[in-house]
Amino acid sequence: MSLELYSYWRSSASYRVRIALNLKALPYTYHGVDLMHDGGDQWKASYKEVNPQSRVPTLVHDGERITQSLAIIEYLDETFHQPALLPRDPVDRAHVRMLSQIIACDVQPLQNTSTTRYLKDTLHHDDATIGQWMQEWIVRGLDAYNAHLARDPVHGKFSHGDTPSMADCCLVPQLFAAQRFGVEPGRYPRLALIAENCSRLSAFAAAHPTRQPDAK
Ligand SMILES: N[C@@H](CCC(=O)N[C@@H](CS)C(=O)NCC(=O)O)C(=O)O
Repeated sequence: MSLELYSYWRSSASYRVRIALNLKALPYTYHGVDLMHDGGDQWKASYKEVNPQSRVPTLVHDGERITQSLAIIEYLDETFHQPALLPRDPVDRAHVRMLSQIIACDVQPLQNTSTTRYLKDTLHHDDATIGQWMQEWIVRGLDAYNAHLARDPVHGKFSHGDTPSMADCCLVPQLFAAQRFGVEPGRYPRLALIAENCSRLSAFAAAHPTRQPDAK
C-alpha cells in the first residue's frame, strides 16, 4: 500500500490532510509543491499533470489521485476506518461536515494565494486593504464556527465531542492562518482551548507547518 501527499508546508488545506493521515497513523511520502517559487510551482506542467486545478493537497493512494481536502479526508475515513473522523449518527455527521465546510468553503477560498494575488495584481489593492479583506472573512467564519459550538448539545474537548473529528482537522489550520493574518486566537477562548487539546496529540503536532520537510 502506498500513500503520497502533494503538500505545501503553510497550506491550510494540506495541513488538514496531514492531520487526518497522522490521526489514522498512515505513513506517507511527502512531495513539497512550493506555492511561492517563481509565481508558484503548482502552475508547472509537471504538477498540472497531478492536479489540473493547480492546487494542493493531492493524495495519491495506490495510483489513485484524489484532490480537495474534505474529499480526501472522507475517502481516508471510508478506507481506513479507525479512528473515525466522522461520527456514524447522521445528525452528528452533518454537524461535523457543517463546521468543516464553514472553514473549507466559506473562509479559506477568500484567503487563498490565487485570490489575494488577484486582488493585488489585477485589482491593484495594497497590502493593507488585502489584510483587511482576509481578516474580515476569517473573523466572520470563526464567529460562525464559535456560535455553532455554543449551541451544539454535544460538548467536549474537541469541536464535536471528546474525540478529534474532520472539523478539528479544519479548525487547527484555520487558527494557524488566522494568527498569521493578524486575527488573534485569544479572541475565541473556546476555539483556543480546543486547539490546545489538539496540540497535545502527536498527530496534530507532527502536522504543524514548521515541522514539514519543505518548511522555510
Ligand atoms: N478546496 C480546496 C482548496 C485547495 C487550495 O486552495 N489550496 C491552496 C493552498 S491552501 C492552493 O493550492 N493555492 C494555490 C493557488 O491559489 O494558486 C481543498 O480543500 O483542498
